Amino acid sequence: MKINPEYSTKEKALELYHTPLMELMYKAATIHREYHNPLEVQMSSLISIKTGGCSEDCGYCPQSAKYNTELDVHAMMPVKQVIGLAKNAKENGSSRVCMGAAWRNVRDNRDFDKVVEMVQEINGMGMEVCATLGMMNEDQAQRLKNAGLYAYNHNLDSSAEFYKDIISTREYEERIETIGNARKVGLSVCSGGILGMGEKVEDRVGMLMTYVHMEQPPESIPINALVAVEGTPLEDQEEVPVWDIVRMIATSRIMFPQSIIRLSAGRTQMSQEGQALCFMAGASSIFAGDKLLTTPNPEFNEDAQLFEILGLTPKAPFQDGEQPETLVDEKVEKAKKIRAEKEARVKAKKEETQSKGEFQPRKVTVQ
Ligand code: SAM
Ligand code: DTB
Ligand code: SF4
Repeated sequence: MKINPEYSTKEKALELYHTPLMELMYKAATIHREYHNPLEVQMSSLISIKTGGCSEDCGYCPQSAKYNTELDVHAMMPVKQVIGLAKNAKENGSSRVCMGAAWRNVRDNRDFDKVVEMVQEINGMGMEVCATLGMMNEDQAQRLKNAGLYAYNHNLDSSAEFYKDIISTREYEERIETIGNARKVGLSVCSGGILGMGEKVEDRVGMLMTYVHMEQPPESIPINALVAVEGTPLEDQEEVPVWDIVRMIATSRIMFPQSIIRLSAGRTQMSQEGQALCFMAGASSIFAGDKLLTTPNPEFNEDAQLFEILGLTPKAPFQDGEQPETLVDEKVEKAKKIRAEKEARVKAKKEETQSKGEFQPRKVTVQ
């Protein structure tokens, strides 16, 4: 059951959200056990492959070029560095990597070729690969799919009505379109929202209703608590109460029984007890590793300790779907060939200079 028919109207969904918390959690925990192993939690690690300087004005985001945040802006990371970070994530128990780029949309350029290569490499390591690169068309989605991408993340963030108060540089409809493009090529969809931006409960539930009305709801629904970053328009927002996070997780759990509900940004502000309530309410995925994209997150060893206390284990990759095949990508092959030729030239030159150096007679100065 992908969508729970009992809560397919906004009235019913709102009623569910307002159920007494203990009852709501019990309901959610019961459904969770029917569809998921409650002792397994997916660990997914984020890698910010291109950071900051984004042309969009998302009011929550430290990566928008429109705001003065103290951010280490960096251009596209080299493929090797990304592979190193993915390896480290795998060694620490993550079964999924999500690569994020501060882009409004994907462009068909060399940076995108690099992303395609990163996807190929990480899929080759036996990890689920997810990417969040902004808007994309169907051809771009297909290229990522062919590279071995497992999922695409594109958050709706809130309701269509509230969205306009937070972002002016793009339309809610455009986000829905990108999600559709990911779907068309057979990618798993990860899409969710942020709590604590000043939205009403109607907006939180309104976002869930958008997913109800999709042909297929997202396989993964991240619930983020706003990380209020200095310099962004939302810097002074009050921290969202943990009870709201638990409520939103439980409501999403019950409305979309088969989806993975992800306890996402905001865990550094939460106690272990608060997080335990979220797992009880049906969250079965977290972002793992000491950094989200640009802001802090609990360290691997803190989560290992939490898992130990709660009796949780990290979930293996591809439990909910098959590992995608990686197909040859002409542009990546061409780029690799050029890179190998360049490396060979540099090596030859170095050897030539070294050998010349060896046979050069040493100058002896006689005084
Ligand atoms: N640029 C791409 C996009 O917007 O789709 C991908 C990267 S963007 C940073 C990914 C998601 O991070 C956003 O959709 C938003 O939901 C989340 N996010 C960004 N800043 C956040 C913050 N300060 N607190 C919580 N979530 C945040
Ligand atoms: C999601 O829903 N949350 C993640 C991931 N998907 C891309 C991002 C959270 C970003 C928090 C702010 C930052 O670290 O820059
Ligand atoms: Fe850019 Fe994405 Fe941040 Fe919006 S959320 S400013 S699109 S990086």
